[in-house]
Amino acid sequence: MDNNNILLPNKQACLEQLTKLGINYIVHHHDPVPTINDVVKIQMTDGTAYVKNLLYVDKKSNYYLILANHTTQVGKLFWKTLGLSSGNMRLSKEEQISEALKSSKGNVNPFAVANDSNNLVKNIIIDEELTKFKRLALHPIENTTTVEISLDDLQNKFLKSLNKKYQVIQLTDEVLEQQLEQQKDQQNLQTLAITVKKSDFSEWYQQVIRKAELIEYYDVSGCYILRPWAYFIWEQIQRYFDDLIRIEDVENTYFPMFLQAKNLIKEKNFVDGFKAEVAWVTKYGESDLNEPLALRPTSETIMYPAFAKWVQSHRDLPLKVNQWTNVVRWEFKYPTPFIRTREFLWQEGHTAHSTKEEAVKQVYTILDFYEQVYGELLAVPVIKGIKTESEKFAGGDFTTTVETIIPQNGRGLQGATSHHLGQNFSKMFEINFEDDKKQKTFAWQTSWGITTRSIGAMIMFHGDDKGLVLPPRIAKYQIVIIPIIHKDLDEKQLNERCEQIKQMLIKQKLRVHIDNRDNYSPGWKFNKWEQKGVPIRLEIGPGEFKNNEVRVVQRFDNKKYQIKIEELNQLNQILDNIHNAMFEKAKIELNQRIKQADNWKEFMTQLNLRNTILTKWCESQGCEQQVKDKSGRESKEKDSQIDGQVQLTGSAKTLCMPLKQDEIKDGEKCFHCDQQAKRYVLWGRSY
Ligand code: 87F
Repeated sequence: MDNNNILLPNKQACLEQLTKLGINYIVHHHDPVPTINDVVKIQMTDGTAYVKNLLYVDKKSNYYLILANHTTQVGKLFWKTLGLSSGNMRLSKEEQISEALKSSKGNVNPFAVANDSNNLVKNIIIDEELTKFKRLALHPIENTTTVEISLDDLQNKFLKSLNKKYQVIQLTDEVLEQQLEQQKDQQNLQTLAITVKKSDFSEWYQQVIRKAELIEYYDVSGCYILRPWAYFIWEQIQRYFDDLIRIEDVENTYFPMFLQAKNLIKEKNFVDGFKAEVAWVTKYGESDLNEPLALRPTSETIMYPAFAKWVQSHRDLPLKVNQWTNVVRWEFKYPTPFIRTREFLWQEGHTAHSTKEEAVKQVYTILDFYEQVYGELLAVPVIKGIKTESEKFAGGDFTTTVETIIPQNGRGLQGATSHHLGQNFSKMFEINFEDDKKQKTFAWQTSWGITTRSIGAMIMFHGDDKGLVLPPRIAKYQIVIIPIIHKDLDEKQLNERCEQIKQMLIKQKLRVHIDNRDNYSPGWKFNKWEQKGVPIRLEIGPGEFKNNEVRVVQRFDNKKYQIKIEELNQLNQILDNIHNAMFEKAKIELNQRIKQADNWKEFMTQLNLRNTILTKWCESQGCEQQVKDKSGRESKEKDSQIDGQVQLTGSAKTLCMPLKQDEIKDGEKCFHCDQQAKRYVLWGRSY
């Protein structure tokens, strides 16, 4: 160390220099605070940022000092903006800090750059976040003192006096990554085909949802745009389910999306596990709200105070309401469009009954409806079951579920749930009535929901290497007619023929579209509508025109055949057959992913083969937890992380105890702990 070259050897020298440069500062003296975690414990003035200082060095001993707000997750991609490669950068070690700044670990700060007599520090990188603060908390050389100075003074007085280069840039990867993603998207739009096979599942899924025009990306992480092609599917689900619940005398309503903190926490049991996911509104304009308001994550505690007013006597029961809304849950697990998003669409039904039996019956009726939505509309098979005590909705008595299994990776996916809430909420919210003997009784309640996640399951089940494959009942267009222009054919006549066929089909209540765009070739159109999953394509070229035929091409199995125009009334039947064939194929694929196991070895073997496993089980929560932990440890597929967010877990959890199951006899043991088994349970890795 060459002491002659040290301009600012200690804090006194530093503070004097600040004064000399006309920099105003607020000063705090304290015990040494070597890490940012220590620094943040010191109280600063309002509007001051705690700054973490990171000194990086590349292979050629060029140094880079990063000043970041303490909450900023410093990513890697920003180096690219600077024309540098993150791969060459290392955090500097003690002796390097000493070489460049004549300082030590825990004493890295921008003032020490004054001591960089050999001009090793090539650039000072300032986190854009810091521009939002009035002042920065920094150590004047030594970490026993902190000064608060403005960023402006740091830049235009201090760093300027040293003639040091600095740049203000965005340090988190999120924004940059999105920009890169957008560039990639643009390229993808130009290259039409899906570039990977379905076996490359997660990349395939990302491409399918974009190229089928279901999803557009949005700049709030975990939120996505549902394009008309996707929203139509949701509307079909709404129509179908609405018709079912109307028969059950459920009425549609709308409750506000805001919720006061005091109501949210009323049912402690219920909110504890979910607290971290609740999003809050804290401001209006420039002012703080007196009471922050939660955004609806579910509406039990929004609705039930009103239920208490509406339920007075047994004649007010049953009370059955439903609403179609969005909900917000600020999840930190890796988001996947449709499957796990921070805002999603759902219906939530809530009922109150005078007897337990009636409520239980309601729970199972709704569960059957969910099974029908999946089977009859989406052609996705589900397993009806009951959640274990650890997996049930904590606010209720028991939770029933429809579970499915994604054939490609064997992961369980909860499709919808229907809860028996017992009297837990009615006691909390005082939803009670006088029964016919004038006795005060608490109502028996249910709640149930299905979400836009169901669309994700459908895409995953039916899509193929060419893209989306839509089951006919949810397709916006069930049939697309493509005229094939030919020199021997009058274009006007051909278009008229197409229109005539379209009208015939519309009369049969089919959803039909003619693609007569003249700037795309027939081949391009075939590909496009295949990617979008339209169940049937009708081609009409010169041959078909002359013979009064159309050429039918089925998306699902690529079957191609001619039919006469007068036979077009068969199309409804053909679409039904397609639905049934898709559903049957899906059932086989699901069943192939369910294996039985009688002991731990078989269990892990099947889990590692990406299957779900049906086992005899003792129903003890301790045993369940052990299986979860142990399977995670022994799993070949470990938790993976992207940007520090857990993506999918390698451990197995219980999906459900299927309703349909064989009886277990005395003496038959739990596959894991050898206690008497009580029921079969299905285990798997899950979404
Ligand atoms: C997230 C934050 C706050 C799930 C949450 O399943 C609360 C919750 O209560 C929460 N995530 N849940 C459980 C929802 C239960 C129930 N509500 C009606 C349903 C279906 C619809």
